[in-house]
Amino acid sequence: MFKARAAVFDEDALNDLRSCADLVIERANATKTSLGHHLRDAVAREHIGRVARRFYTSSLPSLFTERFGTPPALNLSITTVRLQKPDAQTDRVNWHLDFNFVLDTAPFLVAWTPLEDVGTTRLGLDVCLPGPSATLRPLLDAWARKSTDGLVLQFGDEELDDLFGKDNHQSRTLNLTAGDSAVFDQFVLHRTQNIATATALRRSFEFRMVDLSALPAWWHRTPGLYCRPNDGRPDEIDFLIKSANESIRPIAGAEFDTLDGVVTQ
Ligand SMILES: O=C(O)CCC(=O)C(=O)O
Repeated sequence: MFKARAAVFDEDALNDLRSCADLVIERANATKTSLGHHLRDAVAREHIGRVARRFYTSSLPSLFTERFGTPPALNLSITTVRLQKPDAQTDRVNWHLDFNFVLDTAPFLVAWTPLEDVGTTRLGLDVCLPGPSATLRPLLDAWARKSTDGLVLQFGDEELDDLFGKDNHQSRTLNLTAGDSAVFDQFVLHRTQNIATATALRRSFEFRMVDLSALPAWWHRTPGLYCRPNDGRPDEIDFLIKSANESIRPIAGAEFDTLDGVVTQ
């Protein structure tokens, strides 16, 4: 599944997203970080709560609900923020599926959301559409051959030619402006746009939506941090933890101080 949505976040919402992105990127001292990694810090948690409220009052959750019949939680351990520098080749992500994070067919959608206009002076996102006679099977077999949890695989253009056949796939750059979202499941091939004309930084969010009652199998064996609106007070956000092999539950006040080590990035 793939959908593009224009103007998901207005300027007020974008300002909240940008402040949070700047804060966590600075705290992480890295060009990529997850929201979960910063949940321990009270100031960062305020920002993350604000971003989650913006997410839950946007049109994004309904795309998940329409598709899977249940509202999404956000997996904060893999809801990420990126600062994409124009010239940092090593920060560019080559062709991959978000199957990297999921490793099965569990309900999952990512909403890739740039905080700046992308495509010419800022690196955006490319998607690859396999032709009618191409199948993802050879790609999925590459994961099956290595059966490590959370294994991250990326592919170059030549590998896609080999896997699908040279004229049997097409890549397109998404035409997105700040606050638009590209929403897709774990079976859509995508990569950082590969152009030489970029001259400016781009920030972006990857909101990763899941069904808490149908998590990918291997996530039960690993710790994770999640959030969703409070049942009785939907404008409040509940932060949740799932320790390895335990049920998911709300994080109690002082427990926030002990979250180091739950997520690593
Ligand atoms: O933002 C980008 O350039 C690519 C990020 C991406 O595709 C991912 O993390 O799955």
